[in-house]
Amino acid sequence: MASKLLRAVVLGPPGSGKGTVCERIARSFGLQHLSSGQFLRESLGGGDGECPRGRPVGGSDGTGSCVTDGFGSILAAFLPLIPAPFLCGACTGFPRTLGQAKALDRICELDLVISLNIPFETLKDRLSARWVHPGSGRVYNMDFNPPHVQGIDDLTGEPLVQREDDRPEAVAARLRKYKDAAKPVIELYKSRGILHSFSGTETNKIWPYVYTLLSSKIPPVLSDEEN
Ligand code: G5P
Ligand code: MG
Repeated sequence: MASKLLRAVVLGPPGSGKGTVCERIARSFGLQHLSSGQFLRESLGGGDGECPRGRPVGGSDGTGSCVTDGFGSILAAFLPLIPAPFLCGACTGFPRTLGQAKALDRICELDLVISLNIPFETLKDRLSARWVHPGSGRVYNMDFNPPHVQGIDDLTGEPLVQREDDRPEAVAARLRKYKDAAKPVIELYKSRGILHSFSGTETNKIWPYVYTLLSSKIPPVLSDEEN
């Protein structure tokens, strides 16, 4: 287990690869990966991407409005997980608003913020080809990391589904909403000198830079190529 406490968050628009990068970080550095989106899907909808009353976590109106900015009791439930049993944590999708960033400040100090900048057209293509295993949140992509058998989860043999908020019209609305909310969050972390931005269209090209950055803060348990 790593000997130093490190708290990192990965920010980026829908489909930017937060989940993909965070899974690699978790494996390579022995960190715990927490995803606010996955947490919400599991808490609100039993893992199938639906909130109570059938509203998708991403927003039945395509704007992600099922989850309010206030975040209320969900935020309260999510935050205590951050300093949980592991010494380190890497979190995706949180904080998503300035209000959440300030709430996080009251609980812990971040060491590192990774921001993924991916062109809009790339995001749209990726999300339309994404399939997920509802039970675990495992993510596939028909081009990038397809399952061994189409439509079936590699580990459980259960069916894969497409997220409702991955429909093209929902994606456009999510991106708009993300941009507005994320700007002040990015500015805040930039002003603190802990923001590291990575731009590109391929996770495999961005990943070595992320790995090198993290290796300078915490000893890896796997080599770059093992992921
Ligand atoms: P989520 O679940 O956090 P989003 O919209 O922020 O949702 P999303 O869609 O899960 O983010 P991601 O995690 O950034 O995207 O991306 P990913 O899943 O790793 O990669 C996308 C696809 O591309 C996958 O199929 C992957 O295999 C593939 N891929 C990765 N790299 C490459 C590559 O190089 N090439 C190719 N071809 N493919 C690649 O949150 C859901 C909703 O919950 C609410 C919001 O409404 C949000 O919309 N929510 C919150 N609300 C308020 N506050 C918060 N803190 C909230 N957190 C979530
Ligand atoms: Mg994700």
